[in-house]
Amino acid sequence: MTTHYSTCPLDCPGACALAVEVENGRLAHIGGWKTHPFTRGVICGKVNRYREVQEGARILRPLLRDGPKGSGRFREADWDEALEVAAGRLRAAMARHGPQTVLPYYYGGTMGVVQQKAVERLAHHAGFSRLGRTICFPIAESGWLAGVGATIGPAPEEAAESDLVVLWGINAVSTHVNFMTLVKAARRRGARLVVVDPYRTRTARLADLHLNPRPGTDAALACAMMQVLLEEGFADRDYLARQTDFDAGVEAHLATRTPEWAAPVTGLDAETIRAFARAYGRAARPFIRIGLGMSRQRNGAVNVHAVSCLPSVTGAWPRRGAGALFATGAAFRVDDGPVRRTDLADPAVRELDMSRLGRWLTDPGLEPPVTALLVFNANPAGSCPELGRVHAGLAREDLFTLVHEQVMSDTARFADVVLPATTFLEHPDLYKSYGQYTLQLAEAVLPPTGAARCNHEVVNALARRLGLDGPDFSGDSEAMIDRVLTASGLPPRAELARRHWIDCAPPEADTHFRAGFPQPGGRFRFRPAWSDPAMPALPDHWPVNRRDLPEAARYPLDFMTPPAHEVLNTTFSATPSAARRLPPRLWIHPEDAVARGIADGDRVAVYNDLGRLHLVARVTTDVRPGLTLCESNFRSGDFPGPGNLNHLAHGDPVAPRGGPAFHDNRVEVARMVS
Ligand SMILES: Nc1nc2c(c(=O)[nH]1)N[C@H]1C(S)=C(S)[C@@H](COP(=O)(O)OP(=O)(O)OC[C@H]3O[C@@H](n4cnc5c(=O)[nH]c(N)nc54)[C@H](O)[C@@H]3O)O[C@H]1N2
Ligand SMILES: Nc1nc2c(c(=O)[nH]1)N[C@H]1C(S)=C(S)[C@@H](COP(=O)(O)OP(=O)(O)OC[C@H]3O[C@@H](n4cnc5c(=O)[nH]c(N)nc54)[C@H](O)[C@@H]3O)O[C@H]1N2
Ligand SMILES: [Mo]
Repeated sequence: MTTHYSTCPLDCPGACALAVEVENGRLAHIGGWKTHPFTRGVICGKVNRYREVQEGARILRPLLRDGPKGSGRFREADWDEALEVAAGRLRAAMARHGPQTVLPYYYGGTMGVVQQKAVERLAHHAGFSRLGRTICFPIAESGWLAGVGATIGPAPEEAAESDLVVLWGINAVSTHVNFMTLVKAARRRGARLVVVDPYRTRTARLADLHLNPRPGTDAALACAMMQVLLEEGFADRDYLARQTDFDAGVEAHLATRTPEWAAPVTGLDAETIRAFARAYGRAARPFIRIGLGMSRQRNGAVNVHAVSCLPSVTGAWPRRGAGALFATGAAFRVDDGPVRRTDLADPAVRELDMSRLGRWLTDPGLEPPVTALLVFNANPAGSCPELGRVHAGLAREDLFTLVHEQVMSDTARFADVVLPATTFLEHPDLYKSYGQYTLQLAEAVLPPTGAARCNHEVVNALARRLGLDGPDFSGDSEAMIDRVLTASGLPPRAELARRHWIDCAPPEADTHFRAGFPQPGGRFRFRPAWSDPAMPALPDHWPVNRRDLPEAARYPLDFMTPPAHEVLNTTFSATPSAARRLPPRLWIHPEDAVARGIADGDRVAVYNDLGRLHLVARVTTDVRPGLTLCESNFRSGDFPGPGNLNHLAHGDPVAPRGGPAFHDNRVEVARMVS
């Protein structure tokens, strides 16, 4: 048996360092790499059981559609034939409508620098439509940049030195398990844990204090905390004056945002808010880990910004073990130009927002129409909002869809051509992280399964069939890693292979903004320069959630689809472990259940303007009255009828840069007579 270093390619903040054991050419076991400073030997159960994917129902050969669209009927082909069919269909589509008729769609299947965005260079060379990558990050990122200015913050490891850890809108037990290792270490030294989440998550169960505001009301909570901090002498006036744009206008505004004001908005008691504010104010080293949860709301960016104001009020930022962390991405000075060739992107070429894929595929007025879709690293037929439209679009007979996949995903079922993809164990890559500061190199540790090829090679082969030659489309993944390392001024691959990771953490003075913030003028901003003038000028509750819209009366219940423990978006959803989650459960409070004659275990219909799903009720006080949820995500077929939870999810672009409000939808629920 041999043990190899690798990195988890999945879309989690941890980018876990892995120890992969191989025996007789097969995967024997995956665990955490013990000496990696962030992973520390701990990984999640999903990747621990990765053999369920590696040796599960993989796609082994190229497949060509052999039945109606979406039927999942295919015949096997060899690479030559499949690539020729694909190139022929693409050429025909472009001849008729021009290159912008082709839309690449790629996201989080792998986060590797070389594999994730490989299709971009083909798209830029050929002039395909560009993809607006909004589905996850831009709402939260906009909120963070509004105040702080760059996606860096205190190293997560410092949380272990904190005396008050706040997990705000992040279900870390399920989505960021290594952070919990640090929380445990802090607690052993006496730290308290506060969790702010609308429902009692696995993480909330572990908290000393769990606050469960109504979804989309975090800014109200944060403003009320600031009011208490300012009024009761917890504010650091000197810090506010030196390092922020705080002034009498901000103070006068916040003075009106009392806990009594926030109570009816958030659904929390004024006394609970006060107690949390005081605990925060008294802590010597309060560390807030901001998750994406509160950003998946129509007022999400405003919420994230308001929470990021708290350490500015108390002057906690400069202290070791204190401050706030949202993401670490800006620390990685990796030049992925050779992979993406963004320099070739023509600004005149349209950009289509991935979160509105269903609209682009079904809008008869779109000119040119999308008649070819190239899907890599993503499963939009499961992960995209407004799924009814996505499915209707993918079912179009005049749409050519190519899907590069490891497994028969919901999207692959709709494909004309399916190409088999390697897993991260079968191709090399470089990995940045958005939750810690190491850059890792993972080499291939297993041969490809069947005829699988990696994204890099598929993009190159397709480009060559389309007549694009030259250095951008030749050479293997290792050669591309070399080009990226050289462009970035990083050590050569052989050195990285020996070291496994390099620490890219900025100096501590920078992650604590001791010399100022990465903003024009160097100050933290209580007054964001939002690009959207409709957004509030100061931290405030912004009442634009679905519950504030006229439809609220027709659909009286809030509905969220937060990450589930056993799957990662739709990845793993076909594994035996995921099947144990079935049937899909709708969490509903006893009051709301009784009012609808629903008992625990009853079959219920959950519906809104977009769609209707059948789930099984889980009647529980883990959600507050008025809130329902289903821990996402499932496959089509896990519910009676097509599609999944995203049938009920709107894709409207959230201010200021777009992105869907996955946890801000409204539904009505009815008991089904069986
Ligand atoms: N209801 C609801 N929907 C959500 C969310 C939610 O909270 N609620 N979360 C959203 C978020 S945060 C995100 S980031 C998106 C993610 O949405 P997607 O990016 O679509 O992620 P997945 O659904 O996990 O699908 C990734 C696919 O990539 C494939 N894959 C893995 N590795 C490779 C590879 O190397 N090459 C190729 N070609 N394919 C590969 C996997 O088999 C998998 O089918 O989902 C969003 N959807
Ligand atoms: N097991 C597992 N791990 C994952 C994923 C997964 O699907 N499953 N997805 C991966 C991906 S792509 C991402 S982006 C990350 C996301 O990881 P997180 O940041 O943890 O996930 P979020 O969807 O942002 O939701 C986090 C929590 O926010 C809560 N929430 C919803 N609305 C609000 C609100 O208005 N205010 C507050 N305070 N909380 C709110 C939800 O109830 C949820 O418990 O996780 C990654 N890791
Ligand atoms: Mo995500």
